[in-house]
Order: sequence, then C-alpha cells, then structure tokens
Amino acid sequence: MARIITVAAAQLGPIQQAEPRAVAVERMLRLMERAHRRGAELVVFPELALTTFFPRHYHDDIGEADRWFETAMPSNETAPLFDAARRYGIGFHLGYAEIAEEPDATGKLRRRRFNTAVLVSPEGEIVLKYRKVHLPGHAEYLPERKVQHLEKRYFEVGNLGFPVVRAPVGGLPGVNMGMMICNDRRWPEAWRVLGLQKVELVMLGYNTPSTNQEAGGFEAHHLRVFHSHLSIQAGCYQNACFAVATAKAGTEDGHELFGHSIIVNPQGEIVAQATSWDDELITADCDLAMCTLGRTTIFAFEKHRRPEAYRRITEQVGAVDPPEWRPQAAE
Ligand code: ING
Repeated sequence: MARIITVAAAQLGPIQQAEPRAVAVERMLRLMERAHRRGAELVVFPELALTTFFPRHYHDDIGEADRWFETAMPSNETAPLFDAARRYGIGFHLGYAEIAEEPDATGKLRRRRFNTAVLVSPEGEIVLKYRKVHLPGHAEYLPERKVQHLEKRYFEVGNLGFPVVRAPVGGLPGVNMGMMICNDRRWPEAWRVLGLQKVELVMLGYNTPSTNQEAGGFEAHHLRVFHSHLSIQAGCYQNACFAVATAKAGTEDGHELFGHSIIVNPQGEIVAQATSWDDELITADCDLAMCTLGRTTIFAFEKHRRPEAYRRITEQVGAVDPPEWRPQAAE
C-alpha cells in the first residue's frame, strides 16, 4: 500500500565570508515558504548551511574559527527556521558547525567541534542528530594545494555513528530516516550501516568544489558531478532507500561549489535535479513502498549477506598488499 511523502531539497547558492547568518536564514525561510506552497512535508538544507564553507580558510588558532560555529540549536539566528517549521507544519534537515561542551572518550569535559546535521520535527523538536564521520582533507596548512580543505583541523570525527530513527512525516505515522554529510556519501559503508537499520530516506547535504583542489593528479571536471551522483544512486539502489542530497553551490569568495542537488529513489533513479547553482527548491513525491521490492528480493540482507566474508571491512583501515603469485617451479 502506498506510503507517499512529498520531500524537498532546498539548495542554497553561495554564502560569502562576510554574509551574516541572518541573511542565510532569510534565504532559507524563503525556500521553506516555497516548499510549503508546493506541499512539501520535509525540507533538506545543505551541509554547513549557515555560513560560507570556512574549512577552505586556515586559522593558526582554531579558536579563531569559532565564529563559524553554533553553540546552541536553535539559537537566536536559527530560531526563525524552527518557527517556520511550526507555522508550515514542515520538518527540516539543517547542516551546521557545532560546538559542544561535553566529555570526550576519556571522560574529560571539553569544547568539542563537529560538522553536524539535525532533523527538526514540524513541532520544532530535534528528532535526530548526526556528526560527520568521514572528514576529507587535512589538518595542517598544505602550501602545495590550490585551496585548503581543513575539515580535519576544525572538526572531530563524528561520535554518534550512523543512527536511523522512525518518526512521523506529513500524514505518515512513521518513516525510517537517517543522515550522512557530504564526503560520507562516497563511502558505501555509511550507506550500508543505515541500510542495516531499514532506512527508507537518507538526508544529506554537501559543499563540493566543482574542480579538484588537490595537486594529486588530473580529474576531468565533468567527473565531479558524475562521482557525486554515482555515489548517491548506488547507495540508494544497494540499500533500497530514497535520498535527498542538497548542495550549497556557486562561487564563495572566488571558490566554486557545484549544485546538481538530486532526489533519488530505491531503484537508483534521479527523480528530481536542480539546474541552477543558486537558491533553488526541487521536490518529489516519494512512495516509500518502493523500498519493499529491493529489500525483499535482491537486497534481502537476511537472506543473502555473508558477514563472515566481510571481516576486512571492520578489521582493517588501509589496504594491504596481496600475496605475489609465482608460476609453479618446473617439475
Ligand atoms: N566536500 C567534498 C566531498 O566529499 C571531496 C570533498 C570532493 C572529496 C571531491 C573528494 C573528492 O564532496 C566535503 N565537504 O566533504
């Protein structure tokens, strides 16, 4: 029986360094209003949606970057988004830089910084929180790079795993929802951990440069978007789920991020795609019953998976050299 929700990717254009949060929030409110008019029941905003993609900027003292972080959610600047959720009866996903004063693994209370996303209910409550696990880039200034990518400097690895929660969306009493952030989408392990919790809708925001910033070798420009879509389409197909993937796009202080936000179904088909690199709303009606086919046939995990053959995936970090084959010595 059909279980249809209307979802929206609320793509944002560029946010310049000098732009205050209030401007970004105002632009997001306009997109929420448009989403309401379109009958959307859930809106997905990008990664780090409140500020410019600041990990491209080096600060010797990481405390100087704290101005890019939120110490409370909601805060005065973000409260209007929570008010709009209540006003329109719309849930939303928001990516932001989080500062939390909390104990670390040793039990020591300290200031911790994460690349975070939250799912907020139409009543304005935080239903789910996720902290980015796969942090790309580097921690120290690398002079050979065209542009720095210092997520490993400013953020800790997320400590919440990849949680899935079942919560109401629109007229449906329960939808299994999970999140990932940007680089996470390139790692099949992230999708599979969500898939093993019967996720039906993955929400993910991204800020992805439109050209390769590493000096590691040539990558044809058209492959940047191809790799992003390939990762998301594969993740959805192989875990029989929907995904809403929302970009922050355009040129931020001279650095270009690609758009191409998409909504993907459990067959891996792109059902909606943004065509601008600016603020743009794309929507789709998603029948969650579409998840059933994949998870009861090809990807019926309980029937077909063989974890005893996958141990390398959790026991190894890097790849190891294989044994060298030698021709049989002549008899
Ligand atoms: N951005 C990029 C991403 O994974 C990147 C970084 C781009 C890594 C291309 C590898 C290749 O989409 C973030 N913020 O993770």
